[in-house]
Amino acid sequence: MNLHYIPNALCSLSSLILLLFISSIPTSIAQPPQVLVWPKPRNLTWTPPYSSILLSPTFTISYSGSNPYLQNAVSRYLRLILAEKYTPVRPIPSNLTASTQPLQTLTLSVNDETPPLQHGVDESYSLSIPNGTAVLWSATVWGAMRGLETVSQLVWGDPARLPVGLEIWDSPLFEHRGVMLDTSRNYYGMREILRTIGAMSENKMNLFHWHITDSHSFPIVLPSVPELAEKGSYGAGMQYSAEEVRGIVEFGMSRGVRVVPEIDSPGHTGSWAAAYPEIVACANMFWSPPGKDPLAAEPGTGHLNPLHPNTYPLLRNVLRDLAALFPDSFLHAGADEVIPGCWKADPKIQAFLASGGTLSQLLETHVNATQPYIESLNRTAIYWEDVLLDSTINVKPELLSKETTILQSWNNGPNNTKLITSMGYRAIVSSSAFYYLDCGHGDFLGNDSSYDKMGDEGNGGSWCGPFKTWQRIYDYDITYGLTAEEAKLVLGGEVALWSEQADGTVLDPRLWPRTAAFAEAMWSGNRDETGIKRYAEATDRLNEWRYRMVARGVGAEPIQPLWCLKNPG
Ligand code: CP6
Repeated sequence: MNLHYIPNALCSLSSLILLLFISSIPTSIAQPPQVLVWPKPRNLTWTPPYSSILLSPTFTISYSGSNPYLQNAVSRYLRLILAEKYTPVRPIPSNLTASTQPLQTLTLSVNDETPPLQHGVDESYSLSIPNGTAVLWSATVWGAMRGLETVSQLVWGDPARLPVGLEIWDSPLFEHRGVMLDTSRNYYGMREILRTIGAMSENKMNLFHWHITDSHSFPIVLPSVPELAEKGSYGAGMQYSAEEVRGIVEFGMSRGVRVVPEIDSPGHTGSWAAAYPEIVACANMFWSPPGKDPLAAEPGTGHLNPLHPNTYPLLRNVLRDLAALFPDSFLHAGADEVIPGCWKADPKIQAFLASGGTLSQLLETHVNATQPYIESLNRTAIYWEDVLLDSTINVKPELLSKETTILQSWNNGPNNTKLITSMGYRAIVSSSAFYYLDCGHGDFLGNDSSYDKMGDEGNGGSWCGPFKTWQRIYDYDITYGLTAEEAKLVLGGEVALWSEQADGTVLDPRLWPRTAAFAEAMWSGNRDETGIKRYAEATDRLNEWRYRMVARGVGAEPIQPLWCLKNPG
């Protein structure tokens, strides 16, 4: 046996199978070259002879409308297309220019300029590149942005060229395609956040869920309660000013990415105690040992005290400021991991429990004091699933209106997405067994003696393991086991980067290209036209996309040796 073939099979086992298949077809039937667009468009046809057209040095994108975000995107994509000159590692085996006339113009035709960027906005587009012309149609400016991204990925080489005879119709399978980033455990600078939003847009993702605060730090400066950041952040250089926040929101708009803020409460609020110790239960209580009840690696989790008179006036100020800074109609209100030991540490709460009150009643007090207020701010509240599904502390479903509440699943229990949707709530899926990206240092499962000795605050690790590969993320079907009716309530998903073990130094390789794998599963699924999982095809295309992302300044980690693309089959 020739050992040289073994590593080749390891690059992509199924490309070997593909090769055997292709070699059995008469050679007169030309195979279309792989079209290197990520995420894969829903519908793409490329008519033989699979040729290309050069872009004129004076190539332009013609957009006659007046939407400032699309104008911004058009000039950005024009610059990228003319400057990028990206050459795929595996050369595209197409003929040279079919036309002596280079392509002069890509014409945009946008049906409606007015729809705001919000949940469910039409992101579909069609692209047609017959010989000599190119037209991009879309219902909205946001669909046009998705189409421009596709065009930028279709262009390759130096001199730059486009495939000719191409027709694309494209539209996302799921409306909610997000990344959650935790900026409390470790701080991220503006450039890192903007780079992430830019890369999301290049993967046709549309929602940045910003988990801004937690027990470790409170990095956002809120105009009516600036003390929270003044005292609760990691320092003066580790705060997001109102101006910076508006900059992030605007950057998102110009990329078709909504920014949804989360200020987690009543749990995960230890950092609030630096400024307002009176409203935070157990802020200085370390969980191990004794009475170990650890969740993340925490300095004592801290829970807002529903029985203190100052709690809700302050929290409503926080929510009002948040709504003023973030225009999106979704607002994430947290409510994950409320734990008995924390509230029970407070004397007032002890008295309440002694007189027959329950911990779930305290959580209901919290929800009653905030959910209607969030509604009055014209916001749809998103909560972590715990608020309803936690086995010890939860609220009655009657308290959470199905119209104005969305639940985000993350535990993998007895199919929590099914529980949520069967009750009639809309769901966002971020199952930790598939979509938690924070695991960077091996498996850390927590409930062993070495963990007790280290203390959760000392180790700094969340229970991240095992590491989720891009294949595992790509493979996951978020509506698995749901009825058609339940599946309709699944808005989409989010991958999550909790930051106990991450900051700007590792941000890009933790997120990319695994988040790209997620993005394709959300946009066009993980199966080919015949319903078969498209691993082999996706592997090569993702590998190329990863190189292109790196060329665009995103430090996506490699998925294979470079050798694999250079030695196809
Ligand atoms: N912080 C907050 C966390 C986590 C959650 N909420 C978390 C829990 C389990 C794992 C990873 C992260 N660190 N606020 C859960 C939503 Cl494995």
